[in-house]
Amino acid sequence: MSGPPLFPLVGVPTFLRAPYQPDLDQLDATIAVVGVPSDEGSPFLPGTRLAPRSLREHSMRLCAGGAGYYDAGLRRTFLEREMRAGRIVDVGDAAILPTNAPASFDNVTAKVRGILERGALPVALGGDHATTWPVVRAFAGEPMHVVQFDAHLDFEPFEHGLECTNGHGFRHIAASPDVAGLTQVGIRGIRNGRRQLDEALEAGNRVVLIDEFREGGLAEALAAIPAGERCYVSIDIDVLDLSLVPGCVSAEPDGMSYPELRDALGSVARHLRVVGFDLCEVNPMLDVGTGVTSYLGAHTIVEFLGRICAEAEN
Ligand SMILES: [Mn+2]
Repeated sequence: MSGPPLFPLVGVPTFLRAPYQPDLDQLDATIAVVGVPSDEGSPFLPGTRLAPRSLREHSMRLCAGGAGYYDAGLRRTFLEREMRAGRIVDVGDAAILPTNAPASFDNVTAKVRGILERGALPVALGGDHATTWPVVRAFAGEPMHVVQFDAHLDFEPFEHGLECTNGHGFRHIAASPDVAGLTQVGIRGIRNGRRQLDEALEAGNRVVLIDEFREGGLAEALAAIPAGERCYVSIDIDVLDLSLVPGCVSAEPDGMSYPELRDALGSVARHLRVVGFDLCEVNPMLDVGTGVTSYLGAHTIVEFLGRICAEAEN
């Protein structure tokens, strides 16, 4: 290793200090990180539009040597090959047009489609959870499963002219002809409502409530999907317990611990072929201290990326 070490606050923040390549015509990468700084779909408190930038800043505390990270428990280095070869890049942000959610969503879809056309795996930094649908629809043409980690079903009915809030995304996704099935994991709390749960089940979604998750419900749900099938993963940071995510407006008690989420993501990467993922609902305006929720979000993304790349090598 030559030169002085790079400290977290030194340098221009891209995700993991990856090369910045906003021109998708020039994109040549395995992993393309894209920011979606939109919170137009947040009926409660705004602020998730600040998350892509905050996640990038906190990612600079990880893999600081530029050659992946070492997992002491597993005695294994992850992401080393990809980082050394410059195969992880940051393509910047989708062009968000504040107050115009449909046009913003079109731009998100176009940006992600551009990433897919260049053969890279998109990693979307939300944004609120309304931003997942425009990412998912960019995959149109080839069927895939969607696995959602969330406290909430986000399956609200399209009423009163509302379709683009963070409570509606997975109703669009479940109805998409390109989505072979939707698995919703970590669901809990008293805000989902009977109608949402009934309609999610009627739509054929596999709903894994948090108690079922703790009794092996995810493994059961995954076993129903043939190994190696294409899968998109969406992570709402509120799948983690409320105590872990002060910077999240939708946080709920009785959520997953970090190792529970990490291992669950690992099991998805092991059983299915992950073709893209996002992490949503980090709200830096509410976050405390050193930015623990942004840090945990960046940490989750990096460890999931590590598992996905390790599985691709196997
Ligand atoms: Mn949620």
